[in-house]
Parts: sequence; structure tokens; C-alpha cells
Amino acid sequence: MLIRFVPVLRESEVTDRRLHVDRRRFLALGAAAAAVATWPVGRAWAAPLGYAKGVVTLDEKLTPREAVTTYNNYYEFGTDKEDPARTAPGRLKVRPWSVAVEGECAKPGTVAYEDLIRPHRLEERIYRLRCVEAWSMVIPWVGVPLAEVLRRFEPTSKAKYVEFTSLADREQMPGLRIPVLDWPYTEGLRMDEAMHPLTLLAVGLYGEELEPQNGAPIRLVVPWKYGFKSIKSVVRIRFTESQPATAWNKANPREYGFYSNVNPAVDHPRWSQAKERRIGEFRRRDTLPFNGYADQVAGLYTGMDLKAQF
Ligand SMILES: Nc1nc2c(c(=O)[nH]1)N[C@H]1C(S)=C(S)[C@@H](COP(=O)(O)O)O[C@H]1N2
Ligand SMILES: [Mo]
Repeated sequence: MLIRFVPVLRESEVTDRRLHVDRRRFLALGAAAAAVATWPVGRAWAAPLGYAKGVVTLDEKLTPREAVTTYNNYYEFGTDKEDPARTAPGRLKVRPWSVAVEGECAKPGTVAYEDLIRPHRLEERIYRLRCVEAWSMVIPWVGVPLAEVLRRFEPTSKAKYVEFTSLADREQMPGLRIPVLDWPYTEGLRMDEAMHPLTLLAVGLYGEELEPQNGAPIRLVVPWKYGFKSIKSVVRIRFTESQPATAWNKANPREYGFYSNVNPAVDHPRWSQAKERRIGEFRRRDTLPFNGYADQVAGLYTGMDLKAQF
């Protein structure tokens, strides 16, 4: 299905993808200029998304779209990196879609996909996604700051954490037959992490709607944490008083903690986390604390022992 959005922007603000990317700098939060993506769409179902430009960007070379959409972790569609791109398109039904928001809040309810993608609400942000197995990508995500969405539901003072749940439908997801994880896939953030302006509810990448293998139609992106925190195809968000259980922590608590902040000083029990390989490159790079976002987020963890609370 092709959905067209009416741009709320002036013609003079329309820009081109390449232009747009070349000027990338790591900008201060909030310094958004408006733009809308206008390039043609290759796939029949994928719609271009209008978005506000460049709120947070990294001045780094982008990982080619081809790699971002063919090298994935989405265990509901198989455990090999090539599986999701082969299995998810055509199987994952992305319309209609809505996310239930419940738990410790004054106004529980739902947010429909269409309510997330009004052009004036979307932003493009170029973020590094670092996956735990020492690979990383730089991806121009399109999405909404999670905080904007959460605020609408008026979390109460008891809301200390936020739990996220992915779709788990055996009809659509062949990987659910294999109990590698305790389905549905769940994740969690502390409230201040969820409300942090870097945390994005993503609906697109490279200016277009998300591909099924990237977690269409709505997935989380938490750029200072390992990739598994960025839960895909979210159907439920719940405010909780106690720390929610998370899929990878349940599967292997010794290897995957609740916080999972990118930390080169804390090795995974089976491999070093000090270096990473950018997909598309051969050389290995030094992994940066908090994935390069320390200036923005280190303050959230003042006084915590990040080796014990990994
Ligand atoms: N529901 C769900 N979300 C998930 C996963 C998954 O298996 N199921 N894998 C996670 C892991 S380990 C990573 S590294 C990222 C990968 O996102 P990408 O495929 O868009 O790069 O998705 C995360 N979100
Ligand atoms: Mo990962």
C-alpha cells in the first residue's frame, strides 16, 4: 500500500537526500530545519516519509541502504543475519498497526501508526547502531522522539520503567517455532532513558518506511545501547514500577544485562567489546563509551557502577 503524506513544508525547504547527508554535523538537540524527502520509491508498499531534518546527526559515512536492509537480527524471522530479509517481506503484515500504551499512566490507550507519521512530527536522525557481536552501522533513521509519545499517556509517579513488547504471531513469524528466546521479544528502559531526547520510536530509514526486516512499522532506537535494546515491530508499551524482564537477559543473564550501555571497558563473556567493525569496512574501530553519545547520556548513570550494572 502506498501512503502519501501531505507535506506541511514550503517548497524552498525541500531538499535532496545526498545534499542533506553531506552537510551532516553533530548538531545540538532541537536545531531542526524542515525538509521533506522527495526521491522516488522503489518498492510498491514503501512510502516516502516527510520529516524534519537533522536534529541529531553523526558526521560519519552512512552504511549503504543495501547492507542495512539485508544484514539483520530479527530472530522471529530466523537467526542468520540473512534470514530476516528473505523471510519477513511478504509475511509481516504491517497494516493496520497500533501500539497499546498501558500500565502506570493516567490515560492508557493506543497510538495508531498513522498518528505517528504526520510529517511535522517526524525527524531524521543519523545514528550509529552497534550490535553486540562487534559490528556497527550508521543509519539515517526517521522517527519520533519516544518522550513525545509517552507524555500523551501521562505516566504517573509510579512509572519508573518502560517495557516494550514485539509482535509474536506464529502465522507471520516462522522463527517463533524455535524457542531461542522466550517469545514475545521484550525490552525495557528506565524512565529517564525512555524520556531522553536521543531515544527514538523509528518508523523509517533512508527517508522511507521501515522494511519488515528492520522492524516495520514501528521500532525503538536507543543509540547509546547495544542493538538488542532497539526492539522491533512494537505492539505494546507499558509503564511499570519495577524493572521489566527483557528477552536477552532472560535467555542469558550473565551475558546480557538490563542496561546494556555500549561500554568498551566491559567485555561480553565470550568476546571483547573494545573494537567494532563498521559494516562495509575491513578495519576495526575503537568502540566509544556510550557508542559516542557520552556527552549526552553519561549523566544518566552518575554514581552507578557500570561494570556491575552492565
Ligand atoms: N523483536 C526483535 N527485535 C530485535 C531483535 C530481534 O531478534 N527481535 N534483534 C535485536 C538485535 S540483536 C539487533 S542488533 C537489532 C538489529 O536491528 P537491524 O536489523 O535493523 O540492524 O535489532 C534488535 N531488535
Ligand atoms: Mo544485536
